[in-house]
Amino acid sequence: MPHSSFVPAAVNCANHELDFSRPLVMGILNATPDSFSDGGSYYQGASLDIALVLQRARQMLVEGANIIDVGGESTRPGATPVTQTEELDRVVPVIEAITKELGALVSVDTSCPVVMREAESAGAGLINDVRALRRDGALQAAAQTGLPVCLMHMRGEPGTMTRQQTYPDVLTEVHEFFAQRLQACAEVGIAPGNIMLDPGFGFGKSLEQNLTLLRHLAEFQRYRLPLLVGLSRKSLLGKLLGREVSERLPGSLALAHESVLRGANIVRVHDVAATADMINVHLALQSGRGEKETKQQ
Ligand code: 8Y4
Repeated sequence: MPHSSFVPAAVNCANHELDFSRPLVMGILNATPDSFSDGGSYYQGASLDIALVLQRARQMLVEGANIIDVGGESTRPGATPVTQTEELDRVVPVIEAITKELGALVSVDTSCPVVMREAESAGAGLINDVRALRRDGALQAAAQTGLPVCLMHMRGEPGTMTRQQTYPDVLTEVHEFFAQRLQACAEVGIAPGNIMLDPGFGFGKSLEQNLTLLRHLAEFQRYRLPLLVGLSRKSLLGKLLGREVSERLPGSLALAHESVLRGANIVRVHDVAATADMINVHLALQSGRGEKETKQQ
């Protein structure tokens, strides 16, 4: 059975269509001056270098990214909270450049209602909210844009979540959270066909809880909604392997592969080329593809 048989065939993101007949790659682009995880900062002193950003986005597209995820807020515990103006200044020019110059599908990684609206005007096709539209006015703003949304599980806020790892059962916790957020979306008229779900790996979860969620990822197919997962270079790999952020590619690929085997429809990653290779190998081994060629050898 193809991995994607449980979800809508496609979702419309502004003028792009996401085709879920195969796993898709979301490439991470941090428009923050303090990002440490993706190896590159696109800042020259205080200002963002759009040419550098475009170069990185173009590279990820050539490598096989289907979506570029643009974020202007650091969710790292202890990071200084960004103001709305700062966040707008960071992401709007980047979204405009990538959509207009490269014609690519951009998701905006934001929890802020004003940023959602401005990002949509700038050409974004998808809202990726790690707070699952829980900020004041976010549900209404997302509904008004008409864009698809990704609802991610996180208990509490990025600054406090590391202290809140006391769920009796992480699977029940995430399922109850999804049920509650889906209800909230229904109440403001966000169509189920415009929703994706994400268990929020690494957000206030222990190593064991992250592993439990991944082992049971296929159970989240019951919602019949596209599943997005973000595991790339995350600290569970630090705990599991004792590796620094820069040494986590093999572990990240294994986690992305395990996710795809359990039905992930979109993987959010730093290393697009390697992940695209992994997916192509996975697809070659799916449901009889390439059998004829093998027999002739
Ligand atoms: C090294 C590498 C250290 C990565 C920290 C990190 C997700 C997400 C993030 C996710 C969705 C991150 C915006 C955290 N994670 N959005 N965003 N799902 N939908 N940390 O898992 O990558 S940021």
